[in-house]
Amino acid sequence: MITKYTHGSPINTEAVTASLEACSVSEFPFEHRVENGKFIFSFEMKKSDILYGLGEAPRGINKRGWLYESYCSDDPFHTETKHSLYAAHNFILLGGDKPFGLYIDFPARIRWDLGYSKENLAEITLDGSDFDIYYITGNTPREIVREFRGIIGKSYLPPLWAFGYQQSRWSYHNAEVVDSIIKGYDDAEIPLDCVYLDIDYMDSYKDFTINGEAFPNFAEYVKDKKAQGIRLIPIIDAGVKKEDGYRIYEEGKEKGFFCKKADGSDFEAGVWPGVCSFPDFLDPEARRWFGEQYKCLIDCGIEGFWNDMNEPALFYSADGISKALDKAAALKGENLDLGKFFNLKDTFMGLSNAQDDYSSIYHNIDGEMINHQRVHNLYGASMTKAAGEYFIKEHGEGKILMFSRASFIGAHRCGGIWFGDNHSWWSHILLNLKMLPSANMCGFLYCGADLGGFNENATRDLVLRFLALGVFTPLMRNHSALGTRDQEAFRFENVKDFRDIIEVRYRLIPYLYKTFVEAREKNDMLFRPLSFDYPDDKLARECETQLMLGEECMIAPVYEQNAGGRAVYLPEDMTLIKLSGTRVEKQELTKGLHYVEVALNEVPLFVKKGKKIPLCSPARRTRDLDLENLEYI
Ligand code: MIG
Repeated sequence: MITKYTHGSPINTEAVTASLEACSVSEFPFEHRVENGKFIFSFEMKKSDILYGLGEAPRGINKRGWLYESYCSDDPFHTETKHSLYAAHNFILLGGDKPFGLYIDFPARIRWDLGYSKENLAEITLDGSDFDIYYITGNTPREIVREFRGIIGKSYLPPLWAFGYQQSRWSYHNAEVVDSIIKGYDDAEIPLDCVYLDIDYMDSYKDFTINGEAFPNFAEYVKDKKAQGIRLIPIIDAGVKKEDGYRIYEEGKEKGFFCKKADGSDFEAGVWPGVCSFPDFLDPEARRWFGEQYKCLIDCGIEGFWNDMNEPALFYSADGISKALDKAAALKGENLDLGKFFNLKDTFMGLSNAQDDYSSIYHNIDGEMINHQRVHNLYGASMTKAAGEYFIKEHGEGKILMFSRASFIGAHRCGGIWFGDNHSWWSHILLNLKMLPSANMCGFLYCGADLGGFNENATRDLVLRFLALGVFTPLMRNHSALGTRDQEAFRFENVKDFRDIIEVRYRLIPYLYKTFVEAREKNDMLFRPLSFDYPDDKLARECETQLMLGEECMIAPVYEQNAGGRAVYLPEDMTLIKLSGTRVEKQELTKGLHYVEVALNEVPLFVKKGKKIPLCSPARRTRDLDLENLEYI
């Protein structure tokens, strides 16, 4: 059952599609108060209760014992001491004797003290008091998730080819480089479906332009790649370069489609292209206008995009720079003491994504100027909707690949997400795994992390183990940062191991796509914590390194360097299947703890009794998969 509580006059976030009769907050079942304009509420937890949720966020599947924040943040250091990542997914679920879910439909900052100050108390503080809260009860956590998903609308459906293996790197800056990547894969006989174009394909980082020297006859080129079975996926950034004669900028400015400052002038900040204006995706007309711009690339044959920098990321503002420079100038010639030195240093270090800058932005919502801080978490989501709504309207569902960095519930109807700038760290394999069920709860089914890690240098074994988890994530994309060690699968010694892993993905596509589509239809999760399925089993309840996938199986990736396998807990008897290329090895295992050996070229999968998994033959492109002739394991 779902009960909606409304307080004040909430901004319409469009997260919830169902319309429910609202109750007054005086009937809200939890202790609550408004203090300094902030709504604060709390509830007690039993020691044994598990608190799930928050989608893309740091730490574990069980979110207890830490402080989280809903505030979309451009932060490339995903350490466990962080409070937020790029998304704001305001759904939590308490699993225990009386399970319930809470969705806080509120687009400004929320602070979630989930047993940080007091072990058994959750205290949640909204940066405001105009909100809707949905209180959801049901018999099981899974049922509660389905109920919640039922009111937020169906998840985004990607095309089948988006389940193919995808290669990205911030540096594929011209056609020769892209060709060499495709050739690298083809020569190594490793399957591949997509190659990504990062910001360098554009002319001076201007959205919806192509650097004609780097990609002469772009449309021809895209067509040629498509004929080879490869799709190119360009990036689109939120900031629009301020430049006279640049059509998008001039049109946006003339129509008043950019975010404003308090004085009514356009808000400007520096990002990749230099000084930029920021489309006001929260204004329906501006949103529609921006969505239509994708057409120029679609007309070139492009069928997929990734939206970046939409928290929005701001490197600096003219105001910020000038204040910092004034401060530095005033200190010139002075003998700095430590306090002054660190203050100066912090001033410059704090130029990016500065709270002062966010506070100076205004949006046009129904003709009213609304300060950005009140709606911060909607910005990236609204960019996804700009694109996704246009694609669905023009091309129907399941045609165009779209995923975003920043997100809010509601955008799950228009696109997927990737988990942003992770590191080539072993611990990030697990962080990736833990975010999957949490993101699924919030409607984001098409998701994945940068496999192999984005920042820093990857090693061969890390990429293989990361890929072996990525075999199961709907978005299976290897992506890395400029300046890091090359980590495409064909770069390493003994490429056969990579082929073995990636071929397993292609063999599983019929199963994964069917499971995905079913989860979408039933408002269900693709990945579940073990505790959802085995609530009375202590080891399953505490398991944070394995996941249930669909109705049939369990996954348990290896996540430590130099490990020849791992300990796996089986909550019931299962068949261990080791997949490697076309090889399938089976072993019956009984309920309990096991040490399972997993070679670097193997993908372990645990299948429940009485269940079967279809496999097709591997192919080098998804279009070449024979989806009719399946073998079952
Ligand atoms: O400031 O476009 O998360 O995937 O490669 C960095 C360059 C901007 C951040 C994205 C990353 C992408 C990178 N971008």
